[in-house]
Amino acid sequence: MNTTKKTANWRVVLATAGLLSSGMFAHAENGSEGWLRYAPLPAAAKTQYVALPGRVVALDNSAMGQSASGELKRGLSSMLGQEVSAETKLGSDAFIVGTVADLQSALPAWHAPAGIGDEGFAVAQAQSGGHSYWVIAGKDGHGELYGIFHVLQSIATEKPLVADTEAPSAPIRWADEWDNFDGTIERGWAGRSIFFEGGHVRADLSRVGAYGRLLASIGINGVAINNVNANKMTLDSDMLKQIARIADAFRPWGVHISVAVPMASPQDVGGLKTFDPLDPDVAAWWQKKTDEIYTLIPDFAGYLVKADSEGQRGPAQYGRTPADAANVLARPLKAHGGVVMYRGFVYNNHLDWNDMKADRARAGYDNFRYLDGKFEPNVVIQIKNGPIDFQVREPVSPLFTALPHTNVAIEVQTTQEYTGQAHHMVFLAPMWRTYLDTDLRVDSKPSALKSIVTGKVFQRPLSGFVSVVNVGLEDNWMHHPMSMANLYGYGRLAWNPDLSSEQIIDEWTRMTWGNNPQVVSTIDKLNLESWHAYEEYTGPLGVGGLTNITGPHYGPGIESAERNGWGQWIRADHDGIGMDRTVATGTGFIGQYPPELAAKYESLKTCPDELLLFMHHVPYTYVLHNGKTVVQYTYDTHYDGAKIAASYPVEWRKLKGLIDNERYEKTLTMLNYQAAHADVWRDAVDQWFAKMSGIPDKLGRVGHDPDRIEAEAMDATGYKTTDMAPYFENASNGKFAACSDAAGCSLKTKLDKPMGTYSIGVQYFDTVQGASSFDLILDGKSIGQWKADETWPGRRPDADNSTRFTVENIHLKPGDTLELRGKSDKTEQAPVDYIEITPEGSKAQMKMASK
Ligand code: GCV
Repeated sequence: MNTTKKTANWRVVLATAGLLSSGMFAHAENGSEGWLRYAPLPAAAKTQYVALPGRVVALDNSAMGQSASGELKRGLSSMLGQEVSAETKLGSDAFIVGTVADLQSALPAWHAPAGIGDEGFAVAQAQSGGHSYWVIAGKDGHGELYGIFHVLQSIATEKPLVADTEAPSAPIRWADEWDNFDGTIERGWAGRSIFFEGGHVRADLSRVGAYGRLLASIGINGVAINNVNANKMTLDSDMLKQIARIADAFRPWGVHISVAVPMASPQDVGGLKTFDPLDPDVAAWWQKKTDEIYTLIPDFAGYLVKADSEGQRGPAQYGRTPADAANVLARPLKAHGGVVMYRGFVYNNHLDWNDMKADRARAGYDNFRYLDGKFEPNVVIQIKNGPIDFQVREPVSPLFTALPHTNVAIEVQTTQEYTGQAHHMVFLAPMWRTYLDTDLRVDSKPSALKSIVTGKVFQRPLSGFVSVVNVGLEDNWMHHPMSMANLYGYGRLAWNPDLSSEQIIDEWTRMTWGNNPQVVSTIDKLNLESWHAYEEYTGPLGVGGLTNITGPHYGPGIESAERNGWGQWIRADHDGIGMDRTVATGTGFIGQYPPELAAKYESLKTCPDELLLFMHHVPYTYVLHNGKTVVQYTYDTHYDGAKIAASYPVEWRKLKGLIDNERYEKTLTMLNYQAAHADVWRDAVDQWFAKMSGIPDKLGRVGHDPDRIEAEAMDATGYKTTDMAPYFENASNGKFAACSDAAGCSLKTKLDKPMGTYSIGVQYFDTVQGASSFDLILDGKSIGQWKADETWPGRRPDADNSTRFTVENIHLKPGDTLELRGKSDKTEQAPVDYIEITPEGSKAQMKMASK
């Protein structure tokens, strides 16, 4: 019998299995080093580096220069397993780290390649006085850092070290953190803030420095440290003094801080009667406050603003425009070199659902287009990638095409608010690539989004990339070990938006998990298919994420999108589904795109299937370009996506012993949950479509699960059946069993399975609290015991904490008795949804769609 504990507590497993049992891993790994582990290379891999010098000469004494040379020394000695000395003078073979100017005076024989871009670097070999040098020359301190990280990345990924000259694609490459002063993080899943606690900046900011190091290694040069839903007192003088300590911690890594500011600060902090941006007293207040900030933080990056949106006060209160607001902040910043990042995320969240012309997607363009050219030169409009809000699939926001005389930056979301919240592995680089590669055809000329946000299409001097990241105090920063691939991917794309997803994940996997070919190919593959799989088992065809919009934005909440003012409508009824955004009959949103793209989206003949329901309202029987009806495609993709998710733990288990146990177990736990949760998603969405459309699944799967025994259909002792509404979303058949007897409860059933080998999965609920325990018993003999001691989201049983324990290779014969015993803990009542018994080897085939 082979037992697979689907939701094993990884800490317990470590203690019992023995962390170092394989003898391959020198120390426990908790993910805190991210991709900068500098794992010692195996002897064979080291041979290509034997000629590298064992000395590092640092020519630059600045904080960034010192970080760069220190990091190079640390990485080289750790990976190559040799002592590396730090020097200040040339004279024998060495790596030399400095600015281009430093290098040219210390090593006149070396000539820098022409035209190294801002913040760029050159890595090159040079000979002088009979010595061999590897030169790492930065255009400035940033470039030095990026140069040494480039060298270390080559070695960590076992690539040959070759001469190279690179520079980032755009000047703005920021991370936004939605941290609150009380220590919580809006839409953060990895514990408490690394910056704040209890209304203050943390005493210990060591994690800030460590985060700065990770960010510098992928070229990120700015961090907005607090929630855009900003605390009223953000600009209070005492708080600013504390915030200056955060800037100090980031500074050695070339990361400049910004703060999100409430537009009402002149009133709330300054005590003025107004915050009208055109009031001279208000302008004077911003001038004084800005000067105060620069005395504390001389390299302050600037302000981030969310205004007139989701309850944040803004210039609309005085009949003023976003340009009036942005400019009053920009003027005092200009002299100091600071910028204003003004968010284009301005919309009315009290839209009228009954108004068929109302459309949240229109808001960005409608609110900003008429202001093009009216912003100060140090204002950047920060625009979310899509016109709604980081859904699993959206078109590119048309606002990017409408501001040729204004600086713009793209805002993406590394924290996976609508894409699995660091409980599902969803590698987002392929999604971001889809946006960046979209050719928006401005003036009927090639104008890929990546060329707009790097300033090329409209010749803008300031432009770039922002991502909402939301790291937390948890050791591995982002909760799911795989979620760090998204941070890495974001930075790499901001550096070079032409990098392929394949290259990015391959770099990340090698640095994070090692260069073992099986490890690399498995982790690369799982990640590369994960966005598509997630889209398939949640919401394909551009329908929207179908997550719980009025709740946590996580598990299925299909109708939550409808009949409210948030405007994430899917406009479904018994005849059809989708938002009609056409110019001809709908909201007119499509008309916001340049003509070529508008024509493509407007016509059903040319609108791509993956955006169909974003752009059009169609009957469920509408036939897609791929030949399937909307409803059948929806059924099929949900089975396909869930099947891919089911393969994750299977593939992962093949890596046991090839990576450290600690991260292996943690990841396995998460992938097991994802596989189970993908089934919950599949069943919820497919049953909802079946109910709404009245059209059955051609393959007869939806609503028919012959392998499933519902908990409520078993003989119960102590267990009570409880209803869960709606019937299709949270529990199979809308019912589950909860144990109300402190002594423990039991569910029993007599099986009538033909003799054979089966896998038995128990679908149960593991809420954030309590650790109920379970014992699965076949003919009086225990075949699996486990505790529901994970902290999946939610305090009460529902779709979000539905997970599975599976035992495999169980021999069954007709007449066997299966019993599940459950024992409650605290308020968690050992809740059970169903037991699924599948012939070994047949499960995958049964769930296969008709591809
Ligand atoms: C910080 C979405 C999120 C909010 C977020 C907002 C924004 O609506 O759900 O949590 O607020 O976007 O980007 O400002």
